[in-house]
Amino acid sequence: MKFVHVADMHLDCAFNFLSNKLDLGDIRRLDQRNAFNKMINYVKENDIKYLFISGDLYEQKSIRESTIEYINNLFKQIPATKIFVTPGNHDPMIKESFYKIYDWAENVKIFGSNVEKVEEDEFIIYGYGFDDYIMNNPKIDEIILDNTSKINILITHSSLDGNKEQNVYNPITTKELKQIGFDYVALGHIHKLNLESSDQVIVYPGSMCSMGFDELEKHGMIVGEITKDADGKVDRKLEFIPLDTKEFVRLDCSVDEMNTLEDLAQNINQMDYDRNKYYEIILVGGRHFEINKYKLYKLIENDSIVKIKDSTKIGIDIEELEKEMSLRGLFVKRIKKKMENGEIEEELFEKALEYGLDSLLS
Ligand SMILES: [Mn+2]
Repeated sequence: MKFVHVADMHLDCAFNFLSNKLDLGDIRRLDQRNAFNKMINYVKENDIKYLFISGDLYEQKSIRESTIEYINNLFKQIPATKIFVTPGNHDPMIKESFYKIYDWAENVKIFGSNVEKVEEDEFIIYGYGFDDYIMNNPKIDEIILDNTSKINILITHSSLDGNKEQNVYNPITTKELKQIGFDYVALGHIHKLNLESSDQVIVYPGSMCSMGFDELEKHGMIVGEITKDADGKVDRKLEFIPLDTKEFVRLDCSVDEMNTLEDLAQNINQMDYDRNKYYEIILVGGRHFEINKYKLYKLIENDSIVKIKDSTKIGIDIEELEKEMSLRGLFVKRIKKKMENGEIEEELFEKALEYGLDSLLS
């Protein structure tokens, strides 16, 4: 059987956190639609009969009905494909969910929070999803495979082998899944593709489109083909196909040798950029001037730079300065004392050093 496995599209995500630029959210929402459209076209052109959507298809909190309509119209374009959706923690099947109130295309099967089984000629699909923003007690221990001559598949949205913090997101373990004996587990929730590292049984396709600078590298879908012979031997061919045309990249920029904001802006503007990527510039090293990000953004000429993070430290050897018998030395000693007495906080101490030394130097 051939299938496409996707997860974590997060359609209509607000993207507030993405960038200091106001319009990037709109652009990314369009990118998400385009990626989704590409995936549907792939299914159509390659005559894929099964589509697994392992949760977080959209953002419950900001989804618009027009976007649901967009999704559903695309689903209607592939009537010969059976579509299986297991709601996740961002699109749970709560009372007012579109999963409940919308009239979805006939080829769409949306799973509730109880495990359901769908049997086809070659395989059996087990699926369940979120009916609230959290789900503590996964129901997979109820699953006993009753026909292992067929290919057994689980679709769900889950934090696999997660830490305590992740325990509220349908926590299941690799051990449990292996014990049950699934031939393929189509997961969603973790936004990073895990195809390379696994034995290709338990798979996260990653988010279809990157959600920002904590999701670097390529994003897309899994195209798979699984066969099982009469002896029960399983053969898996899984391929990752990128769908997101943009890539998020982080670049370090050292301010060690720079003395003014203009120096910094020039350096940033002269770096090499690829138009198909979004950049976060991380400022590192020791600074000798005040980095005012508001002013800096105004000096940046490149549209690909959408975020700047200041991770610099003050570029002054305070211990050396303290020893100096000069006005600067005295100044450093005084404000250092203020910090040690708790009169000023460390951040303010650094600012005071910057401004103070700056004015004493000029
Ligand atoms: Mn997600």
